[in-house]
Amino acid sequence: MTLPAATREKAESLRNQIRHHNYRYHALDNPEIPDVEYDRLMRELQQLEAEHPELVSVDSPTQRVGDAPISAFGTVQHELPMLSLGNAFSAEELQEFHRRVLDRLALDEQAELIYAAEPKLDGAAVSLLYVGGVLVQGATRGDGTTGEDITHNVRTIEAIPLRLLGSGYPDRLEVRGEIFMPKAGFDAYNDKARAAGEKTFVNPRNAAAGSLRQLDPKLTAERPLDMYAYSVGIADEGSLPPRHSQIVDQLQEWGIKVCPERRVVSGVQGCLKYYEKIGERRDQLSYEIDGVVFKVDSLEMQEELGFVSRAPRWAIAHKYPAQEELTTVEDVEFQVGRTGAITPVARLTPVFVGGVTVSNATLHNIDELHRKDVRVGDTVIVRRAGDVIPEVAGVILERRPRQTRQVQLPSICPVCGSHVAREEGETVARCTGGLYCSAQRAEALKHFVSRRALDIEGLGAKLIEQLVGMDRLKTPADIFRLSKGELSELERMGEKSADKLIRSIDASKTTTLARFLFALGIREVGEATAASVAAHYGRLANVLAATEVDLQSVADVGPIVAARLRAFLDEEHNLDVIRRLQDYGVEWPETDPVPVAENAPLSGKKFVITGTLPSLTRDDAKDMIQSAGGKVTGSVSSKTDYLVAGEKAGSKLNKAEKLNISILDEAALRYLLSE
Ligand code: D41
Repeated sequence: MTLPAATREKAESLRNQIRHHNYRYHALDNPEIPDVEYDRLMRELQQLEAEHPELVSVDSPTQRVGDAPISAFGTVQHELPMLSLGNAFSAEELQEFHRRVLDRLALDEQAELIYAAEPKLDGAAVSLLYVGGVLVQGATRGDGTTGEDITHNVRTIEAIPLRLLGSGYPDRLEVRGEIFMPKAGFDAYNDKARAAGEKTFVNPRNAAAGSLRQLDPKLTAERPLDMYAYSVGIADEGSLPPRHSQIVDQLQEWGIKVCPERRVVSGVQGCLKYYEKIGERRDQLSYEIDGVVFKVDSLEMQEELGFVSRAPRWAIAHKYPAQEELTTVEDVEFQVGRTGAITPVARLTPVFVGGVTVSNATLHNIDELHRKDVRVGDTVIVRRAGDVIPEVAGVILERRPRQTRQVQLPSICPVCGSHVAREEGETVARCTGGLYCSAQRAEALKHFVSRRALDIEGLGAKLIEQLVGMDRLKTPADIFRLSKGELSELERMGEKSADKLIRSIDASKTTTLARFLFALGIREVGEATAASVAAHYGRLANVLAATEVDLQSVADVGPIVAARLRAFLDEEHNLDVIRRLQDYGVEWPETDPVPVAENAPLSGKKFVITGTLPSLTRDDAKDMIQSAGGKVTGSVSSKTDYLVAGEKAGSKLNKAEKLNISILDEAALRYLLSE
């Protein structure tokens, strides 16, 4: 049977595409397409070759994984090749793998085969060579045979010991593992780059690989990199235990970091359960993973199984849904937030990514949109990792159609027509319409009624938008003029719910000065600042009378916050809203000014709360800390004094541990508060 020319051409085209993407990925650290797309090309070629074995050529990318590196770095020949990993994209494929393993080992279906299970970190695979316990060489995996010498860079990574601990290690020991950039470090790096108008990384994996390929180790040292080891290559003179899991434990004893999530599981059921469990916690892990890896635990069995075309028959990666996908930009619109910030948002051809269908993705700000050169009509990479908002991570210029439309920052607000302005040095453009702008009005009102502000239950986003659209709500004060009669006439609003809403509006009138100040939605005045200002001045009149300089004497109020506060309070229309709110009966207990500074036990201490506490809600804990003078912030940094951690604490706990921050459980918090 002769092969149709079209099939031959198809295979050649796939090979060329794959070679090109191998080069972009391995040699340039700059992949054009997300992994899923690459996997699809590879699978298509594999399938084609399986159907027509006569098509297989020795130089087909299916016969070899990765491409040789080219760079200014020296090269390293791996004495033992660094193998690649096969993939399973479904439970069925994992079951097939398991069946093949049992078959080859001549074990029957019932045999309880032990697997070592570990997350598949999304970083860069490396080899570290220790001679006499001293780190002498670091290399990238490269194509598995030849890698790049990155010794000067790995030596800057604190997680990698320059000398092994303890004793009994082989004289020459090659540790293999994954260098990765934790999510928190990646986000912080990109936020900083974005604010400085610099290039951002598409994902933590590229960030890790890019950081390792810096020619200047000082730059690598500044990147928050970490490493977990997952296997051993060379091990001369000295013996290692007979199971993979034991080898990894042994590495840990010698001071090498290994993944705390690794487990030993039994049979395919154990593997599937592990896959599911890690999958549930994927978003909470402090690093990105794209799957889990299962390895036959017994080295003896591993040897018996051997490998095919550089992938061991005894290991497989079971993949999770991709967090990056390709789609096209149908339009770019500009959204207006509560503070007037104008954010470009891409309207996309809907695409399934990170477990949900995404049809909108943020472009962050106009500078970033231009830096990435995103145009209407472009094919882009959408990324949705965890609970963060989906973003356009990059453009695939190679797929740009002839006709595209470039996008400019509008000069007038798309919602209210006011001028759009951008302050010197700011990346964010804003609508100058203030509360005249219905977008800002709706967002400001949603904030005003939110739980930590006036806490008006039953006045949801939809209802606010409806009332703003009818011009029935212009300022927060208008909420207190709503009547039961007019509410019950609204769509989807019965007499009963109208009645309930009126009651919760009434109940919200008794509040605190701190909540009231926070509810006003003054830029830079978050909950903690509002609480400090309220405690410092005790009465609204005192706040209104404070000068910009005076405001700076409040704990945590610096020149920027003081200026924002004063500017807000100098606007006649804002004062008018405040007066009207008070006229409608919004009130709070006024006190004498209490300088927080001296008498509060936790004054000046910074707390972060994470996870689920046994009996307190996070808001309760926050209130308790704040009333003792402490400050509660959202993210852990070197300035954090305490992390209050409950069940299911994730990346914040890891970060706090890394930074040596005191960690409290609920009992310890209560004790601290009672002192
Ligand atoms: O976490 C990973 N990325 C990971 C990669 C892991 N946990 N285990 C791995 N095990 C292997 C074998 C089975 C070949 C020792 C791997 C990789 N390989 C691997 N990483 C990049 C290519 C192959």
